[in-house]
Amino acid sequence: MVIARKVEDTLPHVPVQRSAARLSLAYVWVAYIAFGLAAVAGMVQGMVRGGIMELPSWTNYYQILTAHGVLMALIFTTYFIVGFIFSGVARTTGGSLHGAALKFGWAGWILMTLGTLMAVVTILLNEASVLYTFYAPLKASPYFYIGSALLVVGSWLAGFGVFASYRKWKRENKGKTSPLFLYMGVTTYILWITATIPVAVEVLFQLIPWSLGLVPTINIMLSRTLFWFFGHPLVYFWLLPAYMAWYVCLPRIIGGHIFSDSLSRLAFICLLLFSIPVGFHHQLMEPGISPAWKMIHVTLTLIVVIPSLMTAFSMFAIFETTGRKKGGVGLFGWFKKLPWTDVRFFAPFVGMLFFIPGGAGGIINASNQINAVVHNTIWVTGHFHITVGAAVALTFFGVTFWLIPALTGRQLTKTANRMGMVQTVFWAVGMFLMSLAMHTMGLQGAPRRTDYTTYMDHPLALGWMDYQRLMAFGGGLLFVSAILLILILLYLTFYAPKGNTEYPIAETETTQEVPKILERWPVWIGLVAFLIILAYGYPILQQIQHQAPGSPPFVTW
Ligand code: HAS
Repeated sequence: MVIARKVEDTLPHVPVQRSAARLSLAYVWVAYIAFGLAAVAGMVQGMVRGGIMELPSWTNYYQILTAHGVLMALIFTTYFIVGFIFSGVARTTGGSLHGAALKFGWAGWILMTLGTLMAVVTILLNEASVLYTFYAPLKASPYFYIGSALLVVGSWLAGFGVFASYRKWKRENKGKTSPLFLYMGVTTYILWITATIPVAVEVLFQLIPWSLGLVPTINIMLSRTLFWFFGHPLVYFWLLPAYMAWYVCLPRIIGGHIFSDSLSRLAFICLLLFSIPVGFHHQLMEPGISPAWKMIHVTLTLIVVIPSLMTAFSMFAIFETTGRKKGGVGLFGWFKKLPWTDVRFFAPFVGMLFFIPGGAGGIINASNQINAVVHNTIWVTGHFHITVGAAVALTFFGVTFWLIPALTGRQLTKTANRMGMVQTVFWAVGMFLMSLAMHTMGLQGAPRRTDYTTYMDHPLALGWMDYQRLMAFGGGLLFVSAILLILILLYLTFYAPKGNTEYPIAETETTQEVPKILERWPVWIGLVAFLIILAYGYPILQQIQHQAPGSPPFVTW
C-alpha cells in the first residue's frame, strides 16, 4: 500500500532523469554510509563519557570523538547537501542536469571521496585525533589535511556544476526570474565557496607545511581566526538546504503554497550577507582580538538571527493558511488539519520545534558576557545537537524519505512511512534527553570534549554523573533510530514497490512579481566582500603583523 498523496496538481510531475538521479544518489549514499559509521562512534563515545563502558587499549576517546565529528558534521552533511541540491536543480530546470553540471558533479564526487578516504584512514590509524575543528597546535598527519582540502575542492566543483545549470537556465529563459529552488541552491554555493576560501588558506599555507615539518611553528591566532571565518558560515551551509526543504518542498507536501517568493529570496540573501562576518563569536573568550572587533561580530550575529525569524514567520503562515483552507476553524483549528501521520512533514516539523530552543541558545551564546559562562562547556555541544543534529538532521531525514523513492523510481509505502514516524520519535526523544543533559551539565560547568573522569571524586564533578548517564541513554536511543533509518533507506532503495514518487516542489498561490534586484549577484557578492573586509580585514592584518611566537606541533594522544 502506497501513501503517495496527490496534492492539488497544479504542477506537472517532472521526474528527475536517470543521469541526474544517479549522481544525486551517489552523493546521498556516501552521506548515509558516513552517517552509519558516525552513529556507531557517537554511541560508543556517549557510553564512555557516561562511564558505562571502557574502551580497549588500542583506541581512545578522542579518536572516536574525531571520527564521530568528522563523519557526522562534515561528511554526512556535505554529501547530503550536494546530492539534494543537484536533484532539486534538475527537478526545477526540466528534469535533467546540464552536461557541464554532470561532469562537475562527478569530478566533485571523485575528489571528495578520495579526500574523505584519506581523512578517515588517518583517523582510523590514530594519526589525526584532532577533533572536527582540527585546531592547531594539535597536529594531524599531513594526509588528514590534504584529504580535507580535497573534500573542499570537490565540493567547489559541485558548486560550479550548479552555477553551470543556473547560467544555462538564464540563457534559455531571458528576463525571467529563476525557479526558487535553483536560486536558493546558487545562494548556498556562493556562501559555501566564499566561506571555504579562508579554511583552504589555513590548510594549504599553514597546516600542511607545518605538519610536513617544512616550517617549525604555526601562528595559532591566525589559524583559529581563519577556521572560524569558515566555521560559522559552515553551520549555515548545513541550515540553508534545510530551509530550502522548508520553503519549497514542505508546502507542496502539506498541500499548500509558498508563502512569499520574494520574502524567501530576501531571507537567503540576508543569510548570505550576514552569516560570514561573525566568526569572532566563537572566539569571544580568546585574547588577542580587541573587544571592539568582537562587538562588531556580535552585532552582525544578532542581525543574522533576523532571516531565521523571517523563516519562522513564513512557516507559521504556510501552516496556518493551508490548515484553514482545509477547513480548520478557530484560533488553532488549522493546526489539526496538518498531515501529522505523513513522515515527510512530521520529521521536518519536529526539527523546527527543536530549532526554537536551538536558536534561543544561539542568541545566549552570542551574548558576550553570557558566553563566558557557557564557552567550552558541554552546553555548546547541547546547542549544536539541537540545531544541526535535530533541526537540520530531521529535515534531511524527512527529505530522504521522498528523495530516495523519487530518484530510484520506487514508492514510500505505508509501512515505511510508519517506520519513519517511529524512527523520528526515537531520534527526537533521544536528542531531547541527551541535549537536556548536556545543557544542564554545561551550566554546572562540565567541560566539553573530555573523556570520562570524576576529577578525583570532586563533589561538583560527581554531581554531573547522573546527567552523563542520561546523556548516554539519549545517545542509545539515537543509535537505535539511526539503525532503523538505515534499514528504511535500504528498503526504499532496493525493495520498495516500483512507481512514480513525486518530487515535491511548491508554487506561490498567485503570480508574484519578484524584485529584479534580488537576482543581481554582483551587488550581493560585492556587499558580501565589503562586509568581510570590514569585519576581518584589520584584525587579520594585525594578527599577521604582530604575531605572537608560533607554536610547534603537539600530538597529545
Ligand atoms: Fe550556533 C556554536 C550562535 C545557529 C551550530 N553553533 C555552535 C557550534 C555549532 C553550531 C556546531 O554566538 C559549535 C562549534 C564548535 O564546535 O565550537 N548559533 C548561534 C546563533 C545562531 C546559531 C546566534 N548554530 C546555529 C545553527 C547551527 C549551529 C543553525 C547548525 C545548523 N553558536 C552560536 C555561538 C556559538 C555557537 C555564539 C559559540 C559558542 C562558544 O562559546 O563556543 C542563530 O542563527 C540562531 C537563529 C535561530 C532562531 C530560531 C528560529 C526558529 C525557527 C523554527 C520555527 C518553528 C516553527 C514551528 C515554524 C532565532 C526558524 C512551528 C510550530 C508550531 C507550534 C506550529
